[in-house]
Amino acid sequence: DDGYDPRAIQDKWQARWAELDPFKAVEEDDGRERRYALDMFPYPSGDLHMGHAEAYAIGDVAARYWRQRGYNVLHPIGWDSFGLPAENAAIKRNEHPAQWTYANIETQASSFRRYAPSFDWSRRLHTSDPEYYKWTQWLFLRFYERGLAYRRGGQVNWCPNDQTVLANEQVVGGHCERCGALVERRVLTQWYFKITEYADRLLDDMAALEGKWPDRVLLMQRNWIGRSEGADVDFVIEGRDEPVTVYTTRPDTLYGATFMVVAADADLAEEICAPEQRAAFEAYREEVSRESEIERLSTEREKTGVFLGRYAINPVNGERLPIWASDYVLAEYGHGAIMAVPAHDQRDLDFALKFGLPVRVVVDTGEPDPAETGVATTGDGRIVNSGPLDGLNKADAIARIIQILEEKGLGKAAVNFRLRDWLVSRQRFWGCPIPIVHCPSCGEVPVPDDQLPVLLPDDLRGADLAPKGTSPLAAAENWVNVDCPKCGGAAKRDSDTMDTFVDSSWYYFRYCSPGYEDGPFDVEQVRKWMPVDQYTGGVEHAILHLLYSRFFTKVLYDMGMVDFTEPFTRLVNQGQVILNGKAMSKSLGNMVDLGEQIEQWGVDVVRLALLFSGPPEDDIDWADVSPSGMSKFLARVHRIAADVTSAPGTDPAGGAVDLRRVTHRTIDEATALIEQHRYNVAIARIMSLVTATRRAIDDGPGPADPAVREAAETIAVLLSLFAPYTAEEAWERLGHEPSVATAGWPSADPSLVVQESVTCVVQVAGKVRDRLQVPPDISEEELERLALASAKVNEALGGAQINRVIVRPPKIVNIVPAK
Ligand code: ANZ
Ligand code: ZN
Repeated sequence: DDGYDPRAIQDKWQARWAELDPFKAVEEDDGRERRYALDMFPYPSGDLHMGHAEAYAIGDVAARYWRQRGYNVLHPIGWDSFGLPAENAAIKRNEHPAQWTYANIETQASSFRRYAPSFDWSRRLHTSDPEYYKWTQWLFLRFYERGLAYRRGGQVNWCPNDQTVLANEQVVGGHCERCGALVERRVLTQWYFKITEYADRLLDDMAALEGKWPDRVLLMQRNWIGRSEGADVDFVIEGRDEPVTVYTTRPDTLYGATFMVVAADADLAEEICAPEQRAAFEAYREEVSRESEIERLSTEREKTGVFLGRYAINPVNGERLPIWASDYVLAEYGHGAIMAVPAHDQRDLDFALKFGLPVRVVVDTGEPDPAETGVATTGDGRIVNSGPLDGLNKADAIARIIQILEEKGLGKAAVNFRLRDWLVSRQRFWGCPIPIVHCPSCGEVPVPDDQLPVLLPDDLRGADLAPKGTSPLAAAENWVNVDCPKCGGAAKRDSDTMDTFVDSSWYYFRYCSPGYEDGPFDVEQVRKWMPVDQYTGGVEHAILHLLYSRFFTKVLYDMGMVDFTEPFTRLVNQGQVILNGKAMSKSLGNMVDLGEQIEQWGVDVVRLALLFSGPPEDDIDWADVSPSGMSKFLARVHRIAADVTSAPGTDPAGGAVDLRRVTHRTIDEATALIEQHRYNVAIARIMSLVTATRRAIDDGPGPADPAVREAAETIAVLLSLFAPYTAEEAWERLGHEPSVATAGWPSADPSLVVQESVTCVVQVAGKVRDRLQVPPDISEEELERLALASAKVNEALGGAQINRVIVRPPKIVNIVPAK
C-alpha cells in the first residue's frame, strides 16, 4: 500500500527510535566534534501548545543538521518545574504541588515524544527533583561564601495577590507579571544576589556576542544594565556636617542647578526635613510608598513633591538651592538625591514649572527658552552663564568641570548602573529552600554541604500552602525548627524559597552530566560540551533569564569551575504563533490546539508548516499557513520513495544529468540556507527537487534511473531535519537501514552545481531598479518572488501598493505600482 498514512508512520518510528536511540549524545570521545543545541526548557503548565511546537521545531533543525554533519550532538530536555502555578493548583485541589507538576510533566513528555524533537532523553532533569535542587542549594552556599548572596532590609515589590515579593524584572508597567495585580512597595528583609558586582563584565563581555545574538536582545541587556558616565558632586547642606553627594550625567550643567531633589523614601529626606515641613513630608511619603517604581519613573504623570525647608550650596558658585522631596528621584539609584537643572532635564523642568522654581539656561542650543516652551533642551550647544565653562561645548565642559571638581575636592568622575542586586527570596512553598539556619546565638549559619539537600516537607497539602504574608514553610513547625548546625541550640530554618530564575540559571550545565553526584556538574564534561552552540527560545527571556545565566557563568568562571565566561555562543529567538493577526490567548478564545492539529494532519505536517511559513524569528499567523499543502507535499515524497526501482548503492554517475544538476544545486543551496537559518527557503528548494524528481519518474528517464534514486535519497536526508517521520519512512523504503537521522549530509558535486546564469532586469514603473542573476530556467513564480524581495525594488516602491507585476522569465520583470 502506497498511501501516505502519517499516523501509522508516526507510531512505527516513535517505537523504533525508542529502540535505536539515534539521538543519544555520546559522553566518551569518539573522534567526532561536539555540538550543544539547547532549547529553553518548558514550564509544566498543561500540555504543549503551538508556541512550543514552533520553538522546538526550530531548535531541532540545528540539532538534526549537526548530527547529519557528523557531530556528536547534545540536545537535552528537562523541566523548569518549581513555581507558583503548581502551588495555586495544589491549594485549590487540596494536594501537594508535586502531584500537579509531575502529572503535567508526564503529559508534556509524551507529547514531546510524539512531536519528535531529537532529544537525548537520558539526560532529562526537573528542577524540583531533590537531586537537582540539592545543587541549587550548593551553589547558593558558594555564592554566600563569596559574599554574592546576602540578606538585607529594603523596599521590595510586593504582589498582594500572590503574596510574595517580585524582582524588579517581574513588575511590568506596575503590575505583577504573572497575575496582573497592582504591585505594592513593602519593606522586608530579603536575600539578594550581588549581580551588580558583575555589571561591568556583563556589559563588556557582550562584545563577543555581537552578530551572534539578536541585536535587540543585546540592546535590551545593555539598557537593563544601564551604564552611564558622569560625575559625583558634593553639595554642602546648611546645618549639616556631611555634604550630600549627587550623581549627574550632565556635570556641564552644574551652573544651571536651581534646586535639589531627594527621594521621598530615602533616609536622607527623613533626616534633613525641617520641623515645620515634617507633617507635609510624612503625608507625602506615605503616598509615595504605595507607588510602583514604574509609575515613579513615568514621564507622563504630573510631578508631585514637598519642600523640605532646607538648602544646599552649589559648590561652584555658592548659590543656595532649596531642597525638595519627590517620587521621581529613586532612593536606590545613584545617591538618592539629584541636582535639578530644569532648563536641560525634562523631569526637572516639569517639576520647576509645577512648583514655581527658577529655570536657568546654561547650554545655548539655539532653541527657544524652556521656561516658556515647557520643553527642556537636552542637545549639545555652547555653554553660557557658567563662569569657567563658558564657550565650551558639552563634551569639553564635562571634562573641564570634572577636572575643576577633582582639583578642589568637590567631586569626581563617576559611573553608574541601573542594574540592582537580584532579589532572590520568595515567600512561597514550591521552590528551592534557602539552605540557611537562623540561630539566636550564631546568627546566619549555612547548612553544611553534607546535609544537603534541605528537602521541602512532603506532608503539606492545600490550605497549608496558602500564602500568609510569610512563607508557608515558616508555619511548618516540624520543618522550620532545627538544631543549629554550629552550636546545636534551637534554631530556625530560613523559610523563604528561591526565585525560580535561580533554578534556570544553571540547568544547561547539569545536562552535561545529569547524574553527577559530586557536584552540580562534572567539570570535565562541561569543558567538552560547553559553551552552548545554539540556544533557542522566546524573546520574553531576553533580559532576565539570559542575564542571570550569564551572571552564573561568570561566577562559576571565578570559582574555577568553567573555562569560559559566556554560556550561549548563539541565540535564536523564534517569533510567536498568532492567529488572524492576534496573539493566541485563553481569554480571547482563539487558541489553536496543538494536539488537535497533530491529530488532524500528523506531526510532520505541523512541523513543516511552522518552519515553512517564514524565517524563524518572524511571527507565524496560523491563519495564513497551509497544512493541506504540506500534507500533499509529504505524500508526494512518500510516493517517490516507493516508485524508485534501482537498487540501493547504484552509482548515480550514469544517471540523467539534468536531474543530477537539480539535486546537487539543491544540496548546495539548502546547506547554505540552513547555515543561515533560512529554513523556509531551504524547504522551498526541497520542494522544487521533489517536483523535478516526479517529472523525471513520470515523463523523463523513469524510476530505474540512478539519478532518480540519488534525488530520492537526497530528499529523504534533507527532509529529515524538518519532517523526520516521513523522511525515516522514505529512507527505509529506499532500502536503507535506519536511522536517516545519522545517514550523513550529502555533499554537492561542484561540477554539477555550476550553472550559467542570466541577468534579469527589474523595473519599477518602467525604470530599471535592480539586476538579478537568475538561472535560465527560472519559473515565473520564482522570478516574481525574487523581484519582489529585492531591497532596491522595495526602496523604489517606497511602500506603494502594487497594481500589476509583469514577469517574462528569465530576462525582465516589470512592476507597476498603483497610482
Ligand atoms: C543633572 C542633570 C542635568 C541630569 C541634565 C540630567 C540632565 P542615567 O543616565 O539614567 O544614569 N538622577 C540621578 N540620580 C537619580 C535618582 N536616584 N533618581 C532619579 N534620577 C536620578 O541618569 C542620570 C541622571 O538622572 C542624572 O543626571 C540625574 O539628573 C538623574 F541636564 O543630573 B542629571
Ligand atoms: Zn547556633
